[in-house]
Amino acid sequence: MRLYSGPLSLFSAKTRIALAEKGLQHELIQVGWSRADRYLPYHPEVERLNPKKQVPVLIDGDVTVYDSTLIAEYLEERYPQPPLFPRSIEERVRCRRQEAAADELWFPFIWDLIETRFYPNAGDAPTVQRAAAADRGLAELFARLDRDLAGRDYYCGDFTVADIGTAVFATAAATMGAAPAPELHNVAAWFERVSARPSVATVMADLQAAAASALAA
Ligand SMILES: N[C@@H](CCC(=O)N[C@@H](CS)C(=O)NCC(=O)O)C(=O)O
Repeated sequence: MRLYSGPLSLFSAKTRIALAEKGLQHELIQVGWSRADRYLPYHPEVERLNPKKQVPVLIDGDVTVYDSTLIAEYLEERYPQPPLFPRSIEERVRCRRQEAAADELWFPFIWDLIETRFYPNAGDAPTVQRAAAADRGLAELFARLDRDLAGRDYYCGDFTVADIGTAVFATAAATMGAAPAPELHNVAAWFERVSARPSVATVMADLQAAAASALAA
């Protein structure tokens, strides 16, 4: 199995965590990336395999899958143990809803923070306003997460893809100045629990190291 990943790619991080949780050995290929040119030039294999030219791309025998959500579903079907989706239909819906929310609600705010706080940018008014709006949006999402986690260790039963996506983007938010409010006790306990998992800890540490070296360059 081979994974094309990006050293700073949050979506690749989701896939790497899923692979680690399932104990699946793979060859990890980190595509080129720079702060100035981002993913250009694209890795030729990524460009060939994914019409969106994005990582992550997983190759497993004669199967090629791209998109972190689709890869997680593929892995679950092909390698069901240990499961990363709940058993009951109701909990699976809850899990998929949050996995989608991580990509579609959380990530756009994270992207605003990446563009305004990570990439070199003038501190002009629109930039500052964009970052402030992202902070507010993430604060609302953390508050909602806190309500959703009441009485639960993980988002839907055991650790699932819902926790993976949410943990990746929550970590990125915290790193870029939008940490959850300390009074959100359910989020704090959940964050500690998911961050302590070796899969999450290892992959997020790799990402932090890549970010630090990009900033130092
Ligand atoms: N929906 C996709 C998003 C993948 C994505 O945005 N990948 C980024 C890196 S995090 C990428 O490869 N960007 C390069 C580009 O779009 O030019 C997924 O879940 O995998």
